[in-house]
Amino acid sequence: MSEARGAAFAPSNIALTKYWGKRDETINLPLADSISVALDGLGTFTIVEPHPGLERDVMVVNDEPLDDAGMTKVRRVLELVRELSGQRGLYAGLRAVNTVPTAQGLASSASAFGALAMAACQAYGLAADERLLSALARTGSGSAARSIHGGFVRWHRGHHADGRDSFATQVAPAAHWPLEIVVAHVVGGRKDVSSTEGMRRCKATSPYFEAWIDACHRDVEACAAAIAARDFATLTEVVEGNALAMHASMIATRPSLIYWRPATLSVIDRVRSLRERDGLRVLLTIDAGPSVVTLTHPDDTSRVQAALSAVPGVVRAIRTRIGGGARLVDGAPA
Ligand code: 2P0
Repeated sequence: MSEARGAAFAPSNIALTKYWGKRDETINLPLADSISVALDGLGTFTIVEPHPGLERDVMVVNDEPLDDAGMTKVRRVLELVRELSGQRGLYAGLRAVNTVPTAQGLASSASAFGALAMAACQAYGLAADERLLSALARTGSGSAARSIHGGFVRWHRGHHADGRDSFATQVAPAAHWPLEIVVAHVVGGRKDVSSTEGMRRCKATSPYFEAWIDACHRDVEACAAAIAARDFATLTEVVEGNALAMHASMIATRPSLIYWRPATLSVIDRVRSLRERDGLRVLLTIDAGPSVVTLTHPDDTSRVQAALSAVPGVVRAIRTRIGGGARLVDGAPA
């Protein structure tokens, strides 16, 4: 039968306005739109090889077998691709390599499911446009909807129950506003609560959750306008306000979700003084973890990187640019 094979790379993305709250947990439909940037060179390579001899899907990530929770999400995406391509029961062997180790303070699930969706469509011969690719990636992990595109990306929450209108589109290419990124990696102190579980608890118990979602609706529009106008001051206000409102809502969850470490606050303080005292163009955001991600003007990136590397508790500050979207690749993952 099929000797087909698919291989793709998808970038990690960092949200400028966040996805934190679902209207449907099974296919990851969000309560609000979100906007992100793609990270250049940081992401996941994935190969999908359907094989008639296999009795189930098997996957290796960074040379380790994928755990059951991960495999359940991978299967969800593969089952949809098989159904749409009329190849039910043709299982696959998969191999993925992350170019951004999770230990660097960046999540890898977005790039992983972006690459999986694209590689699987190629392997099963499914002609998928970017909307379908984005929706397929979303069913694995919500934020993966945004990892199909490069540059500045908006994930539309959609309104339909089946998720057909919940996919991401590009707002502007990277060249529109070539900002850079510095990730200040702070190590977590205790076992993390997963994003899926954290969102569930926050929605169920945080007294600020509704206000948080209302803020997202406003922030997404303001963020899109700031990107269109290349207005760094407004982008700073919106992006930092959005991330801190998400963390306020997380902290008010019962029991409390505190993802920060003391060094997280030290980095926030340092970014503020770099901006307000030294006049650097730098803004920050924080995901469901202790690391801090900054967006910088290219002329200021080196000084931001040096300053954040020196903050006690920061293990490493890595630098990249806003990059391109997911793409098919030849050959094996690096
Ligand atoms: C984001 N995060 O917009 C937000 C900010 C974390 C904080 O998207 O349950 O791993 O797989 O849909 O996509 C993390 O959420 O969660 C996330 P699931 P996902 O980037």
